[in-house]
Amino acid sequence: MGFDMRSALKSKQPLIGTIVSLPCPQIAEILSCSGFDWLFIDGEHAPLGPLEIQSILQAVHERCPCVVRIPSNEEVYIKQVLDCGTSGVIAPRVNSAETAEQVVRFAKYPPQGERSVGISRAHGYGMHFEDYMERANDETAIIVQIEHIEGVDSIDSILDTEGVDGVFIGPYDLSASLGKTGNLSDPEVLRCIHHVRDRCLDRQKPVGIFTMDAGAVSSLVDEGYTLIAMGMDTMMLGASAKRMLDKARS
Ligand code: 3PY
Ligand code: MG
Repeated sequence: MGFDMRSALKSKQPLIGTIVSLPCPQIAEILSCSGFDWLFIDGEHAPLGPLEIQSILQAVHERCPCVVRIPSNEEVYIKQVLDCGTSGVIAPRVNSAETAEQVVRFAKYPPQGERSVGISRAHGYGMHFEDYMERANDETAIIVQIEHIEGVDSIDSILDTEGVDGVFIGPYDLSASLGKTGNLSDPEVLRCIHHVRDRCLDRQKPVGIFTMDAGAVSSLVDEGYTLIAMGMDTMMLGASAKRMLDKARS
């Protein structure tokens, strides 16, 4: 098992990452070589199943931790991505403490939870089984996404849930749940984002957020965010292709 993502989160050192959405291990490999602190592998919105996720983890290898966002908060997704060897899971749309508890239960081996035991890549296909079993509960990060007004309203009970290591705010879904899709500077959207951030900071819980804007990252870090996902692979590819073309044609 490569990375202790739980300790990395607890250290509160800013971790700047980006979203990997393309089912192409070389792209994740390139991003890891470029020096990101972590990679957010998107199994929720991107066409990444367990095989693609495993290939991405193999390509990134030990360059940086990869944390996988699961498609939904069901046992099967949680155990498959953990068994592939991810350093943590990001659970989308956690709107209640019950959902947070369920994610923790499926992600932790007994006695803390009910994670199923299988022979898998996470422990070298059995070759480091005992070592992994000893460390997995302590080192695997469980991050819940707050991205709906119901999650905002339940933030205190979600933060009370034993085993939740950090919160990641999804501003786009949150804005949609308020009827303001994509309007991230709307005062109500901002009020919800700031409320979640402040509750996390008050409770010493690591908090992260997604931004498309690299220029916003240093102020996000000043505000207390330590887990940043900045842009995504497709955007970087598109933007740099367009920049080169525009220059060539100017
Ligand atoms: C959102 O903005 O809804 C996200 O999930 C970003 O990762
Ligand atoms: Mg979202």
